[in-house]
Amino acid sequence: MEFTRKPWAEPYKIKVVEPLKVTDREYREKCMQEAGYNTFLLRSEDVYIDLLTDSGTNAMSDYQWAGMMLGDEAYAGSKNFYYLEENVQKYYGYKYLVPTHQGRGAEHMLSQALIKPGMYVPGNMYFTTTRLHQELAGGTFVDVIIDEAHDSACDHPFKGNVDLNKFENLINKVGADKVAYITVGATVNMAGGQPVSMANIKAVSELAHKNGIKVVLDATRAMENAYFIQQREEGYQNKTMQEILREFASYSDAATMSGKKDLLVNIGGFVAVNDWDVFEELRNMVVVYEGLHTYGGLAGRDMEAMARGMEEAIQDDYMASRINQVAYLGNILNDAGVPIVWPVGGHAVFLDAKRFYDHIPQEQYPAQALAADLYIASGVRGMERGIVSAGRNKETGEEYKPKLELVRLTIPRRVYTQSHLDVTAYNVIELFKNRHQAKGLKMVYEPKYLRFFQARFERM
Ligand code: PM9
Repeated sequence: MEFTRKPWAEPYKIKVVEPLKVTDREYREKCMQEAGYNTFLLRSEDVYIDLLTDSGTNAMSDYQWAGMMLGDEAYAGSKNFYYLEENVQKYYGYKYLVPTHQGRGAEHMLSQALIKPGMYVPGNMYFTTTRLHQELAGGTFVDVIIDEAHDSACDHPFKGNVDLNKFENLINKVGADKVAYITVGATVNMAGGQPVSMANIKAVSELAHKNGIKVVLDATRAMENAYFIQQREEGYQNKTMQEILREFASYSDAATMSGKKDLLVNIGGFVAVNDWDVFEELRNMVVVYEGLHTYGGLAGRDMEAMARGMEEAIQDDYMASRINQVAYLGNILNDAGVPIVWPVGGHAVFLDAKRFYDHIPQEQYPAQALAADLYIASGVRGMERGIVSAGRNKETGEEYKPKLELVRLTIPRRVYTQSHLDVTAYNVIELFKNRHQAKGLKMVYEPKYLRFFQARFERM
């Protein structure tokens, strides 16, 4: 056998396994119909390979599980909190920490603390929960990502970058005092897991700070972003992930974090800041919405697992295997001519439903249909990331029509083997061969907030 790419292997071995249920097509057809053609409404026991999300679906290590036994479940002053605080300071460099039950808890509080009604919040592409919390605080999100990010085929190494001209134009148009802060999301989720370069975040920071504007990092996948900088950016090849992450975060004033991704846990998050006044406000709010400031909605054991996950995720060999596993699936699909977002991102392979189902108009939800069809054909569960996820304009009520109409095949960390990815690739390729038979969907139930989670559909 000839290797076309240098092989890699996971720097760990399997100690505990969880059986998977294999079902037939007829059964899955019934499940999907009952779920209203929404993969979020399936029962997980009916899913064979679950690529819905990398959020909270990670496999913890023996070191993390051992840490769970050391949970200090005191109401106040848990020792696990202080350990987590120490690690956030060490790996990210922020001064103050407020734990939260997950990322949106952090987004909620930071948005309420920094946004006044009528303000604008620029960011490198929207994220569903982030934008909603900004809007609920009275703000308006403005997309300032580079144009290349909206083009699934454009081969740019840092498609997550902020377009400095777009950011500066917004400041000139509305005035710096109307800009609450700028959010820089690392390995931009909705763009296909695309990284931000060090040079870009540095330049964003300079422009923002010159105008008295704070920079908030969505650090949810910042470690994965650090790996791309190490691989792709001049001058970082010989730096460790730890060094790169510290420098990256140093260009921001605060961070919101969903620990359920990078940090290899099943639940947890935090908001971290450098500014004492903002910290004080967050510490006031956390006791109302999440819990005391030394647990923020988490058990002591969860904070311990997150602190330990941070130490494991920052290791270069772990991250190389993580990113290469995602690339493995992406490369097979790309080689077979399946349209995917290119380059392959950090946490998922994104199928381009506009090109995959080019006969289904966006109003008939091609990505939603593709995710449903993939499940019915194979038991593999992905997630729609297109017009359904984008929702409606809060002023006009009209549907946003994003350029990217995608199905995300998200790889949970340390969970699946290369064989699971081979099975996934095989089924996606088969579906692609039969793509012309596919039909669109119509929405028959639409919830008020974050509609993609609970919306229901019927076949056209
Ligand atoms: N991301 C994801 O599957 C989980 C729910 S949304 C479908 O990708 C970023 C960049 C995220 C994110 C969640 C959150 C919110 C903030 N920023 O889910 O509340 O990808 O912990 O984090 C999801 P929580």
